[in-house]
Amino acid sequence: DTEKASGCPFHTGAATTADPKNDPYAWWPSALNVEILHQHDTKSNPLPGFNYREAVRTLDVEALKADLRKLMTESQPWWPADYGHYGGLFIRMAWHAAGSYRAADGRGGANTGNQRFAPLNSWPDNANLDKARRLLWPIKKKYGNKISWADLIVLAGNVAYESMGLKTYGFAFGREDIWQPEKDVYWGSEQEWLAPSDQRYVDLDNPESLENPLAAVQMGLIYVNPEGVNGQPDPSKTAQHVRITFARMGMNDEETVALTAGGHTVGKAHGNGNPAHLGPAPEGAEIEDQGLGWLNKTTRGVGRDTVTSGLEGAWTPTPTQWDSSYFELLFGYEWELTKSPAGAWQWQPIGIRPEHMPPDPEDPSKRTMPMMTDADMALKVDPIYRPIAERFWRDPEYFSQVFARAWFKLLHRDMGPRTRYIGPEAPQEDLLWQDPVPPGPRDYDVGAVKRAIRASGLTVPELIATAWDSARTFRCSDYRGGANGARIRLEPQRRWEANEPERLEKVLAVLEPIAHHYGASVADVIVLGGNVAIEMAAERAGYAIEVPFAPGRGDATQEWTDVDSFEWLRPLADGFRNYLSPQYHRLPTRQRPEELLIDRAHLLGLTAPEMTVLVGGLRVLGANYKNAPEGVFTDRVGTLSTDFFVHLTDMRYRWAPLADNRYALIDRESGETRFTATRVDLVFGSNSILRAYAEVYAQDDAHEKFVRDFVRAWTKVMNADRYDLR
Ligand code: HEB
Repeated sequence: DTEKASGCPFHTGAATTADPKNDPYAWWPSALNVEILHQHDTKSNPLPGFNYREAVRTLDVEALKADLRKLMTESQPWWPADYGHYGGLFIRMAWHAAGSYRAADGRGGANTGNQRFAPLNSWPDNANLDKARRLLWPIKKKYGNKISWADLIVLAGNVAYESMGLKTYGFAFGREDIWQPEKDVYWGSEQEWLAPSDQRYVDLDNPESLENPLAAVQMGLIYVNPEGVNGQPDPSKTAQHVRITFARMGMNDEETVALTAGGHTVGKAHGNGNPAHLGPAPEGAEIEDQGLGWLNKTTRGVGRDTVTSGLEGAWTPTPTQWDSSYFELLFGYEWELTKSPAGAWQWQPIGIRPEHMPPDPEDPSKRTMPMMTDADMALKVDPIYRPIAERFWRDPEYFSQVFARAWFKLLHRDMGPRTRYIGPEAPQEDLLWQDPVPPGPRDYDVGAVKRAIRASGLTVPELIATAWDSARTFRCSDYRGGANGARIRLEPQRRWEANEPERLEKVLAVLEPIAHHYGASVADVIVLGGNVAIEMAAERAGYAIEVPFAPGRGDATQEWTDVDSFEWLRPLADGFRNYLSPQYHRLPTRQRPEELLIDRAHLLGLTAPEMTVLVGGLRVLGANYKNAPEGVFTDRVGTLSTDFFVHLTDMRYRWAPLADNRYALIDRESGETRFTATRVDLVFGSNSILRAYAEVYAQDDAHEKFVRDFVRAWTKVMNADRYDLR
């Protein structure tokens, strides 16, 4: 019986689907996700060695923009343009790409082209944006590697506004594409699309209690539910949620009103049909659907018969023009609740006059009913939003200006400082939210500064901790933070508990005069201090090394530091210094300290081996917060030795919990406690992946490799924000 012998059903033996059961960790879902440190690997990149930021400088921007303008009004039969203009669709695509950004951790946003991949490409709120990206394909094809998807997606929205009459504030290129889904972003814990909001709030009536870092009210939405909180219309309630979700993106009330009103000045909502006729989202669709989702194979389903959000209608009679008609309608009518043909709650005007009726999207001779979402009505009823909206209505020029700046901020918020902007339309003006840092001097005597630091009497732990704290705020998610600018000496950072304000003041009081004396920036001297400390510690271990250093950091000013927005960068934990804030213990739900270490390592752009060597090195250098003893598995603090790894892996000890996040390494023979540790220390022995790296550094052949690797990883962190070096 050969059929039985061959086995049935047929399986090759490879785990070839994304079924979670195929993940080795499916059996242990609370195991640490070290994987997030190894995303976007060279193996998944089809353009190894390619430098997009160089390539885009050679792009013919004018030609590309001309092609985009042409594309806007060339309606394609497979997805006809509403009113013969794709502008509304492209603007929504750009806004949804940028709008997934959260200020808390800088993740999300438009700077990676992540909308091409799961889960974002299949989020319910991103319905039919697959069509928008596909419409752009001929242009992407034509310009090839000179334009990334990430740049093209937002540029399309920007050009759309220009083609509708808005004078935009500018545009910068430079967003590099990823080639795989992002694995690091926590979008919420719900298992179901659009699950009710309740799970992500401590109290849904208190919008501020939305779980951090989330900035959307439901799984699969960019911001709020257009029909109201949990789908129940109530504009004043919705206003509270609009406010918190936009604040989580770093937008104030005026920017929020401008963006929402300006967004809905153009385009329309789609709900003229039965949503039950829509097929699955792209990731779940059939192979013959070729990456498109939400296809309607039952009825017509395109043009005026499209269903996207389920709401139906345009906001204004002129949906392809930048004008003030949104406010004219919002304030010019009383609005009553109704339902769209697809069954969604929306608002319709009472006593509409013919001149205020939007045209049919396919036949300009026909007229339709305008509509407002619950979130639009929020601008009219909220006591803070309303006067802002009224001012915009009275002063269209002011509205255009505020909108243009807010739109620019939305699209560029996660690109970091202005020095990273590329292209002829990049604005030259400094803006506070860009965290500007002036260039610093390069031609001072680095050797003399190092000698002065050595002679200053500052200790290795003091120098290391200050340099680390200055650099550790860096986030590769939105290019904020880092050692450049020396903002550690400004508010709010100089008072952050994690920075040990007293120790910091003492160290700065020594380093600042050295900087001034030798004509270096304080930012440079802080980093040099760390480098000098490492060189001293390596000497004690028997290695004469020079830590690489590139001068040129500048010193930011208090005036150009947005104190409120820097609060997002305040460390709740820093496993590299064994720091956990008291605030952590008050959180209702919380990640374990070792998870917070992985999160910070990811934002610093570190691999797991780099994270490992840094933690082991920082412990023996005595860099712990307030000199805490945990994890300092050495008797010679200040010597750059492999002692941390040697003792961690030594079977001479047994390990016992002492208290919350405190453990003992106990000599099996004498029963004496030799060292104490936190979870962040012990995870390098308990997690099988991290243990494999720890073993490399514990080996007898590791000493020199350890010193080299430590210096390389350290330098990577110190230079993480040196965009001028790349
Ligand atoms: Fe919007 C559309 C909602 C904001 C722009 N929006 C739309 C819709 C909805 C909504 C529902 C419809 C879709 C369809 O297709 O169906 N939004 C909303 C909300 C919010 C918003 C809830 C928050 C408040 N938007 C916004 C912003 C912007 C916008 C911010 C920009 C700026 N949207 C827009 C546009 C549109 C829309 C453009 C149209 C699209 C078309 O046309 O396709």
